[in-house]
Amino acid sequence: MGIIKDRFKAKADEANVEIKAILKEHGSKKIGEVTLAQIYQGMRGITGLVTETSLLDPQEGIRFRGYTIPELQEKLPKAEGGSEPLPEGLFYLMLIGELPTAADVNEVTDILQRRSHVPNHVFATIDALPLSTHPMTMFVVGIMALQTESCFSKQYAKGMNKKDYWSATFDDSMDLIARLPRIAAYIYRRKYKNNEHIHPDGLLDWSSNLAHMMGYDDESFYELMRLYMTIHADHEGGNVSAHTTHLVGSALGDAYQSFAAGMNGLAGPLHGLANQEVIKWIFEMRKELGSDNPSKEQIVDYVQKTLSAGKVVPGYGHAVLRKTDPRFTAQMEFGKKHMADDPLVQTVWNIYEAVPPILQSLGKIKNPWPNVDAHSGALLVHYGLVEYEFYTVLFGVSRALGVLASLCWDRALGFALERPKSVTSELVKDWINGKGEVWE
Ligand code: HAX
Repeated sequence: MGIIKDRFKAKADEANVEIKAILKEHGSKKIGEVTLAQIYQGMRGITGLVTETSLLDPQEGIRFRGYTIPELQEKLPKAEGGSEPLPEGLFYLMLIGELPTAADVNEVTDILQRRSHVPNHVFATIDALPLSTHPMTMFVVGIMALQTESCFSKQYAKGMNKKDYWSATFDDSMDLIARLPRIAAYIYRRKYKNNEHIHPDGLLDWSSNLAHMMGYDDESFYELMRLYMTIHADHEGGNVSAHTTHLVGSALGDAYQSFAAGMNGLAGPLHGLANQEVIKWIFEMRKELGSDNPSKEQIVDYVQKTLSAGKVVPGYGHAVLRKTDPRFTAQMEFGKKHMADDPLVQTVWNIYEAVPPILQSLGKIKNPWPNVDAHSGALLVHYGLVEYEFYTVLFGVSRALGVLASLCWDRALGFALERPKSVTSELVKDWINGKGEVWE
């Protein structure tokens, strides 16, 4: 089956026994209460999912299988001469639950290299879209065109035993992760680089190969891509892209269908599209002020103007986090190391000083601090990647690592069709007026 698949199966078998025993003894224990406000306001704080790959602490930020981002930067294997973690190692960690050795990471890189062939009809399908199409739409269309390759769907049509769902999902997930860099780079070169494409380099790691195919062959850009692909990979299970992938997978949609659905979720401006919105907002500010290095006072005025126009300040706030996102901090550290004098990066840091007190003063925003998207674009612009509409595609390639590792776990643990109960406001009013229990 392959070493990594065998290890995954062994871990999943162990977990299945453990979870069955937990449910047998504690299955009827209550883990919380749901308020009326929660069901009307985005289900914040309702624990309703199990996602094994990562856990988000509102104060500390994300931990992947227990490890913080600085810990991953220290403990995960690196590329030769590099100091950022290889995201293949994070994928291994999320999938198997243990830190990988350098040999394990090489094995993942090799598997992804071997499986990276993208059939021609995928490119032809993308080519059928007008050049003006948003890159995220091209990305989702490309993923769906690739669905012709799904092992899960083919085997299900032949009457697959439910015990084998995990195996077909594992194969699809590996194939899809392997192929995404090619699709992403194809979209980038088609839309922005005169349709002139660059062949993959079979000797490069997963992230560097993506950078290479996009046309960015610079060792420090490779490092940025390794960091970027690591920190965007997962953010526990309730965020829109992870939850959507999980939800669609629960109906036994295959990895392609589930991930494409998740990517449509990532394309929303309150979620992953915020990374393009941040740079667009800064570029507009610079244009309006006629300055590449606006002062803090000018930034404060521009933020007030944005809020008065009924718009959000992109890159700030979070549904769960209540502190500066450690993914922001990791990128800030990268900026200090590689481009401390870059005026755009400095503007991002000035915005970091200016925005939180303003948002705090409004009194209604639960988290005035920056999230991951507040910083990422400025680092990309530094290397010449100025086409900000493409940024969410990069986020999407990374997010595949987390949500597809989770999808493998969903099928290995035999998770059920997801189907929460909804109610109407009529029913809510009846309940408030004492006309019986409405929640069953
Ligand atoms: N600018 C202006 N207003 C904001 C705000 C911001 N950055 N963040 C929150 N608010 C507003 C909300 O719109 C809401 O206003 P109303 O009561 O008038 O509707 C109020 O403050 C309370 O919101 P909240 O409870 O603090 O935040 P939510 O959990 O509802 O929303 C969001 C979380 C991330 C959607 C929100 O903070 C936001 O819109 N931020 C800007 C967009 C952004 O950066 N998104 C990326 C988030 C991270 C991510 O998923 N990356 O992929």
